[in-house]
Amino acid sequence: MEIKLRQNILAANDKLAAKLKEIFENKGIYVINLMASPGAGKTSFILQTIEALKDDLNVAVIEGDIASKVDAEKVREHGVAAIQINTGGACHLDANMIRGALNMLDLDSLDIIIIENVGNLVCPVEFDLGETVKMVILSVPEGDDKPLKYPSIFVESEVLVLNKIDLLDYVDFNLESLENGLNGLNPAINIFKVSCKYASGIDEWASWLKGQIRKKSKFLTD
Ligand SMILES: Nc1nc2c(ncn2[C@@H]2O[C@H](COP(=O)(O)OP(=O)(O)OP(=O)(O)O)[C@@H](O)[C@H]2O)c(=O)[nH]1
Ligand SMILES: [Mg+2]
Repeated sequence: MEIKLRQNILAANDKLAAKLKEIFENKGIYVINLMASPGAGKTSFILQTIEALKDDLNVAVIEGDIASKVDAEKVREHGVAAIQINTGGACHLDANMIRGALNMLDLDSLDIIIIENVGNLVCPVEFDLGETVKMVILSVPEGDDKPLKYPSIFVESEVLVLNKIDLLDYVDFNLESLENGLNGLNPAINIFKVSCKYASGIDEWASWLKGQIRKKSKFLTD
């Protein structure tokens, strides 16, 4: 009975996510579903991405948290529209929450929406949000074994951002072990090594992203 209910919930979510995808495609908006553990650096990465894109592209952010509006406030300080969703306990965002947030954004003016999902490596991956791309951030202090322990999120993501590389000398994190773990799960995953603290690796990421957006969107010219 419980399993059936869960299947129904996921099927209803998928249906709505497909509608959202159609809206994003019709409007030419590139949508990132950004997932990671609490504290991996999602908001820091979004802020760095905004700085790298904002001269060329209109960006908006949807912030998902169990409680508080602190992340949305940080984003707004960078001059970008941010809608805060509080899930009130739910460990992930779902398509219905995103639909509600879209009513508060001027979709005709946007090129990209970055969605910061609720911090954890398990639940968010099950719920499609109509996104163009799923991404996961892993930060160095979390350890190189995370793909082995939480495989789904690493299988479903097209991009892995390895954040806090400035801490590599201070913790036991083995890059080769990480790459070996990923090879068995998702060898095609695009890996960007960054430090949001020192803004390193962000140029490479931003230029890859702009290339992807250029392919999908009519708005970006060189
Ligand atoms: N040393 C170092 N610290 C970082 C880096 N990126 C983020 N931090 C710090 O890590 C902490 C968490 O960063 P956030 O960006 O808030 O992480 P988050 O994933 O958005 O966290 P939640 O929204 O709470 O899940 C903050 O104290 C950041 O300053 C980095 O590249 N290097
Ligand atoms: Mg955050």
